[in-house]
Amino acid sequence: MNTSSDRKSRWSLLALLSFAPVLWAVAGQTSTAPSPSKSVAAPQAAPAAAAGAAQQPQNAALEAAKAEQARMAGLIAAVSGGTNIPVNAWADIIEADCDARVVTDEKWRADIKATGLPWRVREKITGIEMLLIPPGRFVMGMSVGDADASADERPSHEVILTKPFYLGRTEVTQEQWTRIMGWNESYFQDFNFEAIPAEDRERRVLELIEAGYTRQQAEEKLGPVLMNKVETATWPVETVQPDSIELFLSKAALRLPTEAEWEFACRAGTSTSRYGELDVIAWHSGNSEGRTHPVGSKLPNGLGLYDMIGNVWEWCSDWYGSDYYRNCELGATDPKGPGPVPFRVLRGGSWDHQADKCRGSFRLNHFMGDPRVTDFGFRVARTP
Ligand SMILES: [Ca+2]
Repeated sequence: MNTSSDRKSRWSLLALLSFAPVLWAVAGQTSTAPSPSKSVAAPQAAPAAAAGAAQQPQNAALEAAKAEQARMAGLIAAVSGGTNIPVNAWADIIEADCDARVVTDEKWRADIKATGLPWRVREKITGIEMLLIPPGRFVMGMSVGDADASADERPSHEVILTKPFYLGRTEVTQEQWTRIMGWNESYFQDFNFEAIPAEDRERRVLELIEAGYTRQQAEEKLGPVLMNKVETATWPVETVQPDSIELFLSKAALRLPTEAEWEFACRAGTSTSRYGELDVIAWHSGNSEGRTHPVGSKLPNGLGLYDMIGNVWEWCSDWYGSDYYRNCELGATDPKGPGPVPFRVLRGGSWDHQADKCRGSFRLNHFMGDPRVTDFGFRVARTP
């Protein structure tokens, strides 16, 4: 039974686990990215006889621990409120200025430049590439004339986002997930879904018949063997639970985007239901062949973000409120959704859905007790 006290206990454990790399770091190791495949060892106590000699190193370790705790507190504060931690403390800067071939709109480039923050960075711990999204205002919810819009996408209303934020350029990949977590339970991994060409199969059947098998025996023998393995490191991680996602995010002081941030970034200035023609921007049920695809293999939007529509659904930080937009009718500033309910929001549609769900304003709500779904993934955000 998934009670709230169970969840609280689990959160306590997750919080402890998220600090484990810090404890490990101050025990005399370096403070570089945690190695998820290794278990975290407890610090060794110094023998009593050597206490005097060990005093100085212990003091140094204590000071290092305090400094690391302060650094982590700053990083975690940055998740919710923003701090003045320089971007280069947590990310490598790939391009300080916007590439005009990617962000083609002059006003977007000016807004990004006005933040004074680097445009394109790579988060140091996860290796995730992130792009700066500037503050701005937009109309959130049902697009004008969108016949597919549901009641919970109405009324459309003005939203103001007052702070810039960084957003993953793609969905989180299986490689990025595995590097941090040490495991990967994605459904579509090393997936044996492509049969070998028919002529190769027939050649193998004939070889077996020549070796004394009947055709039926040969077919049966070859059945499950003749499938190719496919490398899926660059495919989106999916079938991940929100608890696990929170643990992943805590390793690098990242967070999920709010619904408003997600839709603002997805629209990238457009007011239509999608930022481009569906087939060229998205993997959806009409072109996905029943599976996910490598991230970034369709055209990006006007801010340079890939797969905002399609491939996998993306968890947002908001709880779901079917009537939440009615409370925002007169406009909202930095909305974060309603209070806790058992449902969370996902956005963008997936490989398993048709055009009516693959829209920038569509809101999928999902019961928290049943979160393991093969088209649920996520994208990271961070407040600079
Ligand atoms: Ca997506």
